[in-house]
Amino acid sequence: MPLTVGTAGHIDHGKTTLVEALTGKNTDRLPEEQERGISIDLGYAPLELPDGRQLSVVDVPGHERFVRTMVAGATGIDLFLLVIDANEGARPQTLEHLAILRLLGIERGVVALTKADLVDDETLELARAEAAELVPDAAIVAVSARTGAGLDELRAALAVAAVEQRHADAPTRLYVDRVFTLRGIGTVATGTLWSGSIGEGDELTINGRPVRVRSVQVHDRPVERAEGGQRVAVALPGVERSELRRGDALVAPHAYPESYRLDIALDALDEIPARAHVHHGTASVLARVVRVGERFAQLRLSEPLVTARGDRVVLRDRTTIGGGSVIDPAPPRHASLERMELVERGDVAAIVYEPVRAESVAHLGELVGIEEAGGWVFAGAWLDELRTELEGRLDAADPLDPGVPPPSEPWSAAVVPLLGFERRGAKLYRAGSTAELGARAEAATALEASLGLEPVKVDDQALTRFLEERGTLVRVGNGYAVAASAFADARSALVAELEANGRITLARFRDLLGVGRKTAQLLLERFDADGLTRRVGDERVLRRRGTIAS
Ligand SMILES: Nc1nc2c(ncn2[C@@H]2O[C@H](COP(=O)(O)OP(=O)(O)O)[C@@H](O)[C@H]2O)c(=O)[nH]1
Ligand SMILES: [Mg+2]
Repeated sequence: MPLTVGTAGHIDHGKTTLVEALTGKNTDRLPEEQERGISIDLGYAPLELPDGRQLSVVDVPGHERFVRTMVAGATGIDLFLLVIDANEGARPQTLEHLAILRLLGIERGVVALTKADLVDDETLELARAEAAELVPDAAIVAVSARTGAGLDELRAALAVAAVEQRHADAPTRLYVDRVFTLRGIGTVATGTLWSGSIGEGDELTINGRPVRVRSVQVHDRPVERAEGGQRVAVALPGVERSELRRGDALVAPHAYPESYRLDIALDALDEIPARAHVHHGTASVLARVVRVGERFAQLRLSEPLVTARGDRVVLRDRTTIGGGSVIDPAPPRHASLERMELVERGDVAAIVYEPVRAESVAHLGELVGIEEAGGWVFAGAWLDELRTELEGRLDAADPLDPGVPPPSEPWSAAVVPLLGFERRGAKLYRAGSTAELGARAEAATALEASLGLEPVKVDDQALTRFLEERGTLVRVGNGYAVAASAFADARSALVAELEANGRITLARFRDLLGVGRKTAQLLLERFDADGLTRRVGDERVLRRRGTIAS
C-alpha cells in the first residue's frame, strides 16, 4: 500500500506546479468523470519513486482546505512535502502548516525550495539556511518545476523519508469526508481508513446506528477488504444520504466512545482563548476550553466527537493556536489535574477503584492491575474492602440467622460470587455457617418451658423461627406460639374427627380439645395455612392431600 505525502506551504509557492512536475497530474483540475463517478481521490496523485515504490501525493488548494485535509488524513498521511519559494522564504502559512504537521505528529518529510530557476546562489543559500533552522530534521532540496532541476534529487529524498510505519492494529475507524448517492448502489461514504479494515458484509456503526457494508472501493477499484491508511469508498445500503455527513465516524461497534468532552495534553502555540474550533478527523466543532493545570485542558464540545486515546486535535481561532493529544476520549465532567496526570500515564488501575463498566475505561489504556468480572472492572483493594465490610456485618448478624442481604448495586451479581460467601435464599452466609442460639440459650429454655397448647405471646421473632425450625414450637396467629408436641396432639385429634365425621365446626373442635374459642381458632387457621384443612362455610374439611400427611 503506498504511503501518502501531504503537500504544505504558503499559497503560490509552487505546490501544485511541483506535484504536476513530479507526477504528471494536475491536482487543481477536476476531470469530468470525477464529477459523476465514485472518485475518492480528488487532489491525490501517484508518484513513482526511484526504487520502484509508489507514493500517493495529496495536494489541496487553499489554506483552509489544507488544515481540513491534514487533520482528516492525520493517520493516513505518512510524510510531508513542505514547499518554500526560494525567493520569498518562509511566510505565515509556511509556519502555520509546519505547526499543524507537528501538532498532528507528522514528523517525517522533505523540504523543497521551489522556483530555484528564479534566484541566484546567494538567495538560495539564505533560503536553505532558513529552512534548515525551521525544519532541522528534514532533507532540503532546491528544485525548479520549470527546468526540472532537482526533481530526481527530490524523489530520492522522498524515498529516504518514506519509511513504512505500520498503521496501528486498532479497531476499524473511518472519518467520512464525502457522502453521495450512486444509482444502483445507494449511499456511499468516503474517507481515509485510520485503522482496522473494511470489507464487504462488515457490521459497523455510524452515529450510533448499525450499518452493513455492501461493497468497498479503494482508488476507484472494488476490493474485498480495504486496509488502514487507504482512501476508501464504502457503500452503505439502507442509509439515507441525508442521515450522514462529513465528520461522522464509521467504526467497529462499541470500539470507540462518543463524547461531548475530551481531555487533552495541550500543545499551545499561542494564548489559548476560552473558545476555539476543535479539528479532529473530518469534523470541526466549537468547544469551550477549560484549562487544567499547566499542561492539560478539557474540551467541552458543542457536538460529540468519536476519538481515541492518542489522537491529535488541532485548535483554531481564525489561525492555528495549538493542539493536543487526547488522553481521555470520554472523561468525566469534573476535570481534575490529578486524574489527568494518571490518565496521561495510562495508569488505568490508579483511576479505577469501585466497579465501573469495563467499556467506560477500555479506551484509556491496558487494563492491567485491575480485576474484571461480568463486564465490570474494579480494584482488588476495593474487593478486599467489600469482603471485610460484609464479614463485619456477618459477624454482627443475628446468630439465629447469621446472614446479610447482598449489596443491591448493579455490579452485585457479577462481583458477589467472587467473595466466597454462600448464598442461601436471599441472603449471604459464611460458608458452612449454621444458626446458633448463642446468648439466647437461656431465653430459649424459658420460652420452651412456658409453651403448651395455649398460645403464648412471643416477642423474639428470630428466636421463634429458630425454635420452630428446630421442631420445639409451632407459630400460630400473629406472634404466638404453642408447644410442638401439643400442636401434634391437636392435629391428630382433628384428623381423627374428620376421618370419622368428614367435617368439624369451631365449637366442636374447641370442645374436643377443651380449650377456649380463641385458641381453637388460632390452631385451625394454622391447619388451614399448612394445607391440612379447608374452610367450607362454618366448618372445616380435610383437603384431599391433607389426609395423607399426619
Ligand atoms: N519560474 C517558476 N515558476 C514556478 C515554479 N513553480 C511554480 N511556479 C509558478 O508559481 C505560481 C504558483 O504556483 P502554484 O503551483 O499554483 O502554487 P501553489 O499555490 O503553492 O499550489 C504559478 O504561476 C507557477 O507557474 C518554478 O519552479 N519556477
Ligand atoms: Mg496549489
